[in-house]
Amino acid sequence: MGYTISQKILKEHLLHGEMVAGNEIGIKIDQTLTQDATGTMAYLQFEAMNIDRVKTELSVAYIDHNTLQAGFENADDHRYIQTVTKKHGIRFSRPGNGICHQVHLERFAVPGKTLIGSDSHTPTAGGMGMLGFGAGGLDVAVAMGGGAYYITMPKIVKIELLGKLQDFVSAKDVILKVLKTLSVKGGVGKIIEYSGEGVLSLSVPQRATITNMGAELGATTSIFPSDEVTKKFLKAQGREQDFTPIFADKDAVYDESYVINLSQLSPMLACPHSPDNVKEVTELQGMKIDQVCIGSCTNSSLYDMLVVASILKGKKVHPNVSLSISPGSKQVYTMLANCGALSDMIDAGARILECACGPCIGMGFSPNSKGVSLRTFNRNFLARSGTADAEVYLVSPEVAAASCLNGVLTDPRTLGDFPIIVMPRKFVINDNMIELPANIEDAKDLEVLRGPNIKPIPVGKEMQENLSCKLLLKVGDDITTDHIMPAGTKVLPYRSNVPKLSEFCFTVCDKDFPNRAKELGGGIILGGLNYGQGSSREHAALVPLYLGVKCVVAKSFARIHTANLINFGILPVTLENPSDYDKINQDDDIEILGLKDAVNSKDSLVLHDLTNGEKIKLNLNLTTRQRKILLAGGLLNYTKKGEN
Ligand code: MIC
Ligand code: SF4
Repeated sequence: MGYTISQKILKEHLLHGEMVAGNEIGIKIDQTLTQDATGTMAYLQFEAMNIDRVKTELSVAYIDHNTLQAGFENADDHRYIQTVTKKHGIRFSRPGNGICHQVHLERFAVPGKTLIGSDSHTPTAGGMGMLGFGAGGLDVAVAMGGGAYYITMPKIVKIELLGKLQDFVSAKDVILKVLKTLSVKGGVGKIIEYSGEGVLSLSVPQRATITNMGAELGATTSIFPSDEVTKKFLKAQGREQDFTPIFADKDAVYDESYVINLSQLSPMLACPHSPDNVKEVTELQGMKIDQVCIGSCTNSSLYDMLVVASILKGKKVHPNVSLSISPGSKQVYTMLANCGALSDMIDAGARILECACGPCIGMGFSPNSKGVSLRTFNRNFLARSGTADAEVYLVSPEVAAASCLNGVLTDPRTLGDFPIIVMPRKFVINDNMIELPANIEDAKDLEVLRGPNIKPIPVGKEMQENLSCKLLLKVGDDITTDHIMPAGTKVLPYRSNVPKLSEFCFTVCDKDFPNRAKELGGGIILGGLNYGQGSSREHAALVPLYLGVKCVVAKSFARIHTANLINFGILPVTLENPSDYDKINQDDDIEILGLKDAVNSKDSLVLHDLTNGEKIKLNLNLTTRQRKILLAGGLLNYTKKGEN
């Protein structure tokens, strides 16, 4: 039996376990990346491990999220990351160099290698035939120290692409079509592999748009083959030596397969407040809009920007619309400036932002009250834009550009001929914003600079025998990490200050949650399906830990968040019977006896609701390693015991 692309890469990197779907496997990690909003924690945790030098082939720290410096906090964190990385052998991509996934794709991603990043969109590198996983900062710290990265061996899904995209239909529409078909839960426990003749017509950045938003499917990762198109891209980046071809074997076996005919796709959009709430643009055409934002790690490549510039050239942004453009990297920015496309954008009235995440993570550019915002981003979760009652729609760069000219949602196919975009044979290569680490000798004397905003990380305690507490909060299906631990300008500066961050925990759902949790000294949370989808931010586990949350009961969990809960010693358990969800209410008194015993060796537990007398069966779906981590009170304690 042949292998799929990801099975081939996993096989080469396998350190522990058997590659059978559902089994836990540990793999060797070749490269890591961090961004600043999760990076401070990752490096604090790396320091706590007392390892002098990273053991990976390449580790890069990017500054791209917290770039709005409205106080000392973000600048201090940047300085901390810059000095700690210099000391420990990690490259530092300075603020202004671009969004981690875009820069990594351009300068570092290598087909056939493994990458983990403290950001859920790390699978962007799958556009290059690299196996990239989003992970919590602590998992990244462990990988930097040479430890294995553990995942549940996923099922493999094949999506065969036929035909070729029509003019004004783009890679974004492909992934929106996949989201419409599979939903935000459809990729959980799966790797999505793309194949078929249609793949050849997609460039590496277009493929990366598709693998990037595999995160929105909940997929473990997504990947394309590494072929002639990959080789051409690497050559244009002056990195031809990094090329290796990788294809699935002809007799590879997949757990599921789908076919998408690219020629039959039309422009689409994801409606509020979920990336899988997908409709055709024609269905909502004419909807009045207030804002358009172009950029993010999904759609900020040179090609995307050139398409936008050509559509805007010689025109004016509608007076009722505010347009922001954030190119993905310094390379993209420079090339737009060199070829004159940047002046076409400025001339049309675009507000050009720095190359960073910006509005995507609510770092400025929040829409007006009840504002309708079209964004080329990957997430439209409630309140993520910074305006609680805004309506955010996810669209392609083509739809965004056409609509900002008309002031209403516009099908770009009505614009006439598709602009002719000539891609350069060589990109402008200048890595002067990537600082190299100090050599081993010099590193010893380097001082790591820490600002007053860096506060100690809460560490979990050993698992308790029994639990007697309140149900602190009951929430519904598809709760995102943006609900649990919101981002945005007011909150993000405190990513290295958990006590301060705790004041914002779950406030999107319930303003009183932080106070209630503190007053009651903690408790448990009840969630619905796909609890914790979205970001890799471990703060969505760390902060509840700080507030005393011991256990989360849900109908089902998202992958990265489950790993983060376990890493910080919070027990994730599922309801054996999902309809029992209705039997437990917020504020009920809860008792769970034999907690430690169950984590040690059992697969189920009973939750006793003392308020109404209900006894509810809970399942523990844990590997032996995860049980040991939970018993130790989290991965840091477990690793300190010398285990991995
Ligand atoms: C996001 O898009 O939500 C983020 C911000 O990039 C996060 C990471 C974070 O919360 O810092 C992610 O996707 O992992
Ligand atoms: Fe940055 Fe947005 Fe991409 Fe997250 S999704 S890495 S915030 S651009």
